[in-house]
Amino acid sequence: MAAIEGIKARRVWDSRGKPTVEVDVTLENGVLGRAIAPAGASRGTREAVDLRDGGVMLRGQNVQSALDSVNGPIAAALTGLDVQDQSRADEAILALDNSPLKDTLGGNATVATSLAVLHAAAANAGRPLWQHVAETTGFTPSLPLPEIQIFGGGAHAGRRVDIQDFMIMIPGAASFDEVMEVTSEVYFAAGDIMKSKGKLAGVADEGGWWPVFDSNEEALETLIEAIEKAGEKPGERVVVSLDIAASEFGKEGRYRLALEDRYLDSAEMIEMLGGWLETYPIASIEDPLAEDDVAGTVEFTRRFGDRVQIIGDDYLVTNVDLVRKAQTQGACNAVLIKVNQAGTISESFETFRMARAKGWGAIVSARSGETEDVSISHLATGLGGGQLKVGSFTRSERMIKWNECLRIQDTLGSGSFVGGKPLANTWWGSKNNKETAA
Ligand code: 2PG
Ligand code: MG
Repeated sequence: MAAIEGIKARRVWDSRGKPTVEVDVTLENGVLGRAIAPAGASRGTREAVDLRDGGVMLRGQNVQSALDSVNGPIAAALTGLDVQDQSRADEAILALDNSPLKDTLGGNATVATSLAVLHAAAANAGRPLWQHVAETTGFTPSLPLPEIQIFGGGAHAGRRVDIQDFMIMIPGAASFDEVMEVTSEVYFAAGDIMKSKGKLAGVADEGGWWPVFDSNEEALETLIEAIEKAGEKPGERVVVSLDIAASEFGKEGRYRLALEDRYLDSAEMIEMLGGWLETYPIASIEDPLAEDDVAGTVEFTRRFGDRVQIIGDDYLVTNVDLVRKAQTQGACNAVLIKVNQAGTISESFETFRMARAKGWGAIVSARSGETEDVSISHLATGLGGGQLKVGSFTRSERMIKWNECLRIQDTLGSGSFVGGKPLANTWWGSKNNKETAA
């Protein structure tokens, strides 16, 4: 037993220059655990909300009220508890605010505290965080396959294109280092192509290029061109992954494609995305329909769930009940795990377990507002979920997470990289598995 002695929150600043919450958990033996809350821009309506002060100061974004939650009621409830008992600590937090939205304490207050407790427990056990997570959850650790953004769009690039994330995955890579190398080649090839065509406006929120495309298809074509320019055959070692983030432009079965100035209904959205699946080597697609479009998501999964990974992000908000319901309904076949959507580590792990128990994919993910906190690299590794989404391949709040995986690899060994395995439910995985079996 190592008792929690002190909990202190301070205001720090995220990658968008917005204030956020950092929490220090100190144990009686002097051991420290520290974590910082990330922040989303395209948020699901059912996810835990950040407590922000409102008013004119810092455009209403200040987090004094969240700091007060940590330094007041949360610190009082957690002091004296055994740091090794994560569930007990999280239950104490939930006893203060049991709403899914965590709007009394603030999801930013609860997640930073819960994660700092986990860090303190790992430090107290003398283990790196990934190892502590693997040992306490019973999962086999593995180095995840990255999902890396090449262009930003949607809420991360002034809505310049409708689709939010145009990403690549390299399931055919033999090592994490190879993923980094090939990603770098594709990223800069994309930049060169865009520059030469006058399609480059800068860098978006998560470090991907900020594009000036005239259609979503132009973005897809450019991505394919970039993969080829990098010397790769699209669909071989490198595949495409999209986060449609459809809740950002769709509601009540109506989707507005601003670039083309037209509306699609749910069936037309499914047709359009289905067409893309035919044309491009897409292995994973996130939030293809809006969070309120249950029928559309079920239909999309029925038609394409055997050939593409369908991830619920805003649709499932790391919520165990929503995942259970989606599994019953046949909506999605994978979930994005964002600890600040759930609000605590225990709830996030419960959702992860529920997903994996039914053979779903589970992708640990960053938010668009990030910091130097590298917890997700450790969570993805320790849970052995097989996939990690961090954003792009520039800006230190992103690179620090990829680089942390390289450090973990030094201990865990390069053989721990998942390679092509996690995409087994997709056309890429089945093609690859057949070839391996033959
Ligand atoms: C998402 C994330 C990361 P945000 O939608 O998956 O790309 O964005 O943190 O803004 O919700
Ligand atoms: Mg998303």
